[in-house]
Amino acid sequence: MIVIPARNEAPRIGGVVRQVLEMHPDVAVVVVENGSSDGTGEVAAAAGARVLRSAPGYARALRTGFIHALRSGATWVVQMDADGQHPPEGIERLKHALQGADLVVGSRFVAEPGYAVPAERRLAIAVLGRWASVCAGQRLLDVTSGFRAWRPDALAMMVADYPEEVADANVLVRAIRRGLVVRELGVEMHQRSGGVSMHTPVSGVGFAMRMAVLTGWEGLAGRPGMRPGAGPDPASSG
Ligand SMILES: Nc1nc2c(ncn2[C@@H]2O[C@H](COP(=O)(O)OP(=O)(O)O)[C@@H](O)[C@H]2O)c(=O)[nH]1
Ligand SMILES: [Mg+2]
Repeated sequence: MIVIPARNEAPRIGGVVRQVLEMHPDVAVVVVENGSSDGTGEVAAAAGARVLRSAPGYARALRTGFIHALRSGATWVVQMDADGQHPPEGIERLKHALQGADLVVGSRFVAEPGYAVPAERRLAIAVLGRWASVCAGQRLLDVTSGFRAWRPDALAMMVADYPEEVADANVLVRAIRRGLVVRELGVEMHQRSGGVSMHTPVSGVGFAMRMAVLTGWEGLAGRPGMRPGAGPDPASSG
């Protein structure tokens, strides 16, 4: 199943959903929307997505989508942006990599990003990545990537207390601390195809500081050694 959080993405979401469905006609695409003023939900539904409404915020939207995926019995789950940043071609590769991992992160920095990541954002991700690597005890590069694939058993270990406010590097550290195998896979990404990011340069500073604290907390609070059992084969349809 593919889970796409979306807020005010009406000009972009239709194309993203259609592209994904063209490549994966048998896979359910779920768009989780809240608070849009531009008809994002209606556009997504017209393009063939199932639309869910969530409480405000990216992290809560993801959690709503994940709970739905687990209840529906999905055998794999990919989360991606609604803004055209994440190429649908990457879905198959992320899913395939789940055969050797519980959580696969599409990474801009394992391979070339495919677009010029703004300097301030690249710096923030690099610093946060270093810090998250220390907290997790594993080298992590693209800790804010929202293009991720999950095995359902791994998701089940995370979703009950999935963070409500922000969910990026902290989720990766928590997953590793819970004994999940987290891998990064180089994926060429794009700039968002229009609209505005939820992070402005100013709000981004506050976000990065908050994320650093939450990530450190996960490093301190984590309890290693909670491995999930073998789950369904991610090679089958989701
Ligand atoms: N449902 C929902 N989706 C959101 C919210 N904030 C951001 N999103 C979506 O989450 C995805 C990631 O946000 P984006 O602005 O692209 O973040 P960036 O990629 O880090 O710049 C996009 O598809 C957004 O439309 C929110 O409050 N609610
Ligand atoms: Mg984005």
